[in-house]
Amino acid sequence: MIILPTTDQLRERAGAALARCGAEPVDDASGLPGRTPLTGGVLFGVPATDPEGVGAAVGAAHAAFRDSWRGTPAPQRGELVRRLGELLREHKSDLADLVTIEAGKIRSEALGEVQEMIDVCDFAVGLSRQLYGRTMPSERPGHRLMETWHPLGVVGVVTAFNFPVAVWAWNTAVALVCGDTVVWKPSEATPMTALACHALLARAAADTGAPADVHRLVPGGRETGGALVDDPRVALVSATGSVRMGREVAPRVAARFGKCLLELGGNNAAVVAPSADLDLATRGVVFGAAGTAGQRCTTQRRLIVHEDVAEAFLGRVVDAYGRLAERIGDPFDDATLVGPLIGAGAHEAMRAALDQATADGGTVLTGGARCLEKDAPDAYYVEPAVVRMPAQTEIVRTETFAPILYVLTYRDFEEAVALHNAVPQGLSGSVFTQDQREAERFLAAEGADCGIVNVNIGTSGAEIGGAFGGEKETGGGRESGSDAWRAYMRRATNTVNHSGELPLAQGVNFL
Ligand code: UN1
Repeated sequence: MIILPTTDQLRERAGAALARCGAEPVDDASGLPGRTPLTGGVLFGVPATDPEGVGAAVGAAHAAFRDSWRGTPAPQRGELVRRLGELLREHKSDLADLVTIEAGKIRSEALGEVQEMIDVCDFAVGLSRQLYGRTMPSERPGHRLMETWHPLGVVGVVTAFNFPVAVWAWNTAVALVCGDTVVWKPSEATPMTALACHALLARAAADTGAPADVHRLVPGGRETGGALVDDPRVALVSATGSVRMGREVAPRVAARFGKCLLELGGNNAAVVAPSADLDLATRGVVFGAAGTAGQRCTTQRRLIVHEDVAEAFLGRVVDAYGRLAERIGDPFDDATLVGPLIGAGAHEAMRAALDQATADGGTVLTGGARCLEKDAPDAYYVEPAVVRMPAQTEIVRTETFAPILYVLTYRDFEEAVALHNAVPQGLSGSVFTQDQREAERFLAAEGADCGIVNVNIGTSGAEIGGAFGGEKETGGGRESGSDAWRAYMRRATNTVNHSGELPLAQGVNFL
């Protein structure tokens, strides 16, 4: 029998974790309801920031940028992030508690998310000594041509509920070493994790002598986000969320010639070829499709499997889903593999997508039912679903943020790649194959059109060392590792003449 924790127990656990992180467990009944998807109950009301408050926060972050942070040597800025990484290690379990309580992640994934924050802090500390510019040969004698990277300004970070802390850390750790200051609007669904992160960063700033206003938190809804997006002092808006949100944000930022970094929806597929190691592929696909209850932007939503192995492979997948169905419930329980959906809207979207898929001729092979309704009528636990589709219909081309895996079959590899790419989104894609030519073709220019392309691993669970993001409706932004830091800085090209002459470029003669 599954016993879910009560809302009161979760409130107490969240309050204790917040207090250990140095955040006062606020309770403002008129504020944002800090809800837990484990029971659907409200834990705390978190005060929301109105547009005026956003203006004040941006003003303070801008002053900290202008008067101090941009001029602080980058390796010293790295000290702040190094200290933050230490505090994250110390409070790993507290933050993971909050992630589970607020986003519903199972324990190991919640700990993994905090680990991702620690990893990106380590990466950013190293980066603070590696913000390299290039030197190029000048065409003119006695001249030096080079580029310098400078801090950009205030970065407005907008994050989603499903990675409530890691995506903030990707942006904030990198932005801070780049000399930017940050104003963060977290998802309305996860204000408590945000309070904890903000408190830890404030402690790190106090410990290292950085200005307190290098980071400001502005919890709130649409209006709050809108005020951040429209503020001309926000040099870069880094927003993670739906395509609908991106469509609203991008033109508004462009209208004031601000910069945007967008990380929007995914509709990620794995191709399973006849040569694939089917046991390995099963594990990769099941984690990709059902992990985090299907609520990652990298979640695998489509399976494109070769006709010759379809029956054998689907048999394995359906078996594995059968085992998952017994492990749905309390995400704090070590045996649980699938926690709740974030709320009623997500469940409604899942139901509607399943109805549409069957209306399109799809067959539900397993899953889809709501569970634990009696134990927790306001929470939404579901069995992850696998649906075999006759074609890649509109609903398959749509990102539904829930655990539905649509299955399509293919005959030749080119057809598989074409199906893979025939969706509006372009975040992540995988191929399971032992045929080297197929693997290389998938990775080549004519292959998968995504920002993240994998061989023999699933679509989700990227490491922080690579650049994270995707193409097409995914928005084109890149965050986290590699040279994603460049989006957080401005480049100045410098030409220095030490010749005593004034030769003009391109051989122009004048005066
Ligand atoms: C997201 O879902 O917004 O690659 C981020 C992954 C994680 C990050 C996902 N490292 O699945």
